Amino acid sequence: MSVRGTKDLRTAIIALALFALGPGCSCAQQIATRGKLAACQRPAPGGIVTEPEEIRSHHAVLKAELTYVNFTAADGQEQYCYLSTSGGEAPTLRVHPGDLLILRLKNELKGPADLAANSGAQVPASTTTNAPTNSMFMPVQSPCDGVSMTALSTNLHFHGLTVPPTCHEDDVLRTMVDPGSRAFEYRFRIPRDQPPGLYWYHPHVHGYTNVQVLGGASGALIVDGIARANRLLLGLPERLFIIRDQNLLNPDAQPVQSGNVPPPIVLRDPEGDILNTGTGGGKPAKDLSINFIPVPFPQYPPAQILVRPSEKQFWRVLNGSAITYLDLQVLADNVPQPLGVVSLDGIPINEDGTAGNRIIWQSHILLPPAGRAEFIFKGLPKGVHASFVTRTVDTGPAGENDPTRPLAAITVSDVAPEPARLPGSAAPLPRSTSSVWLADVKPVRTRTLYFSETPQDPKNPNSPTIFMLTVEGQPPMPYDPRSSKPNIIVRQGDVEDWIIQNRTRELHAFHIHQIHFLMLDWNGVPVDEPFLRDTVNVAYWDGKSSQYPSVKLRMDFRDPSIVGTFVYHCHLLEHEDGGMMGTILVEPKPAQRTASKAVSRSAHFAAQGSAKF
Ligand SMILES: [Cu+2]
Repeated sequence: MSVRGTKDLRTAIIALALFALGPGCSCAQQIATRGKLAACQRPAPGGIVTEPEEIRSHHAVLKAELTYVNFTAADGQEQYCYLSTSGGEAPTLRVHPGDLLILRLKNELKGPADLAANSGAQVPASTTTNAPTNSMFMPVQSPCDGVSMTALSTNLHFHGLTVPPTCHEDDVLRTMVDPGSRAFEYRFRIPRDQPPGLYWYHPHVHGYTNVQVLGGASGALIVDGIARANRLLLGLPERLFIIRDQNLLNPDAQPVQSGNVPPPIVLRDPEGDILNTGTGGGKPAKDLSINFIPVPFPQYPPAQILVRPSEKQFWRVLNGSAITYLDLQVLADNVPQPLGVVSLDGIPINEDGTAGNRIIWQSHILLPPAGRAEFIFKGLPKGVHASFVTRTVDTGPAGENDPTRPLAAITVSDVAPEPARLPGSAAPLPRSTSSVWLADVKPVRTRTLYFSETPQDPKNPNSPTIFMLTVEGQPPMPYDPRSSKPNIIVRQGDVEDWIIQNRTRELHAFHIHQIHFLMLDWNGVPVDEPFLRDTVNVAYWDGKSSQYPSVKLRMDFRDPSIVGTFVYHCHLLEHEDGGMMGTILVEPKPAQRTASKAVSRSAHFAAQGSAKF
């Protein structure tokens, strides 16, 4: 076709588009908006799982621009979308330790009225109660002192990165990016000693995190170099799977009946979520998706993972769910396959430096919301019927129903696309010799914190739940964003032990920003974990035992860059939004002591000239 012909065709397409938009539109703006929404459309069930677009660093700098939009999809779901400049949704950010990350975030969220005008979709009445609205007060303020947050505010948390809790880095308490403002720039350096592995980004505006993450607002951040920590991974093909939850696509459907067993009765908690049946079946509280391909209740048509025959792969899996627990398993002809775990929460499991190339073989992997697991998939022969599933998780009598269900069928084929591979050779990560492994540090004090819940109206158990995470000795109350008084104050350089109790009848997942921790005890039983976590599940209370279920965690405040105020909370986001959060202030060391402080891991790596990874 001639250049002229191409131009004519383009003119005709634009004319058609204008015609379709109807009269009286702000046409250029609507075309732009619709282009973004088209790019954000989610795939249909049953599709082939592909990896998200990647944005990689060049010359030690990663530059990314994300436009953040929302819309009501044709199926009525409220969706939130991070869009890259090349049109990819929720791109994976790939960095090396020591890289500079420059991320510009443009907030183009719209309230229900604007959504209806732009998308042509019907906005359900329910969205006026639990989704953004333009009618709320939109403050004119600096994004760095955004103390008043609205449903259209957003920000980013870089989950698991050891980055300072300051504006333009990893602060969620004061950083509020509002629509209409200029693109907000995040700019920070990935720590040189950040363990290589899977991290992620998501919004963290108190009160509105759940609706945004449930709508799909999350993406992966990979710190490259994991084969340097575990040489058994050198050269393996790598896959990334992000499991997200979303509201049910078929909320009125009944569970598929097996045999003569009647489906469990659907009961709901005061928040309207479907309660755990304890049977492993029944209607789930949420649907799941894998790399945005939905696997909807009740038929659960699986997505398709294509693999080559007997090809060993390295799988990275993020539970990006707002509230759903996963218990991952690979079945081949109904037999669970061993999964070789090499990393949890972005931290290689040989982080203590004593057991190189360590692998823990498991037949299933429990992942609370926000948890990550990176593991070796051993490969499967042709002709096998295989699937990637989540087993049911007993979330407690007050928890949501997370039944057993498939995520994807694994199809073994000679013509499966070849995934990108980890480097075939790389220098091993240097071992730290001067920083003391956290298990060997004497804590300066022990604190107890506890999850608790109470109905808003003490006389009405069905009234909405108040969610709390309280430091023992302080009055229990939900997180108050207006309070500037931290719940906990520690000194940089300290190491503390925290006992986290669960005094409720459902599971909670404890998470703290900025640092990782070492789990010492599980329900009073010592565990010996050679790695750190940033999110940990806490078992539910049976309602009668005199001892509450608990975990004991060693909290590491030694990193000299982590000074300031940040949060710890339950990572079931409905709970967090409902108040299950607290703040901690890490005070700097007095100046005279700073010079003689123990050498941090970062300082150690820099000192031995290994900083350039
Ligand atoms: Cu919780």
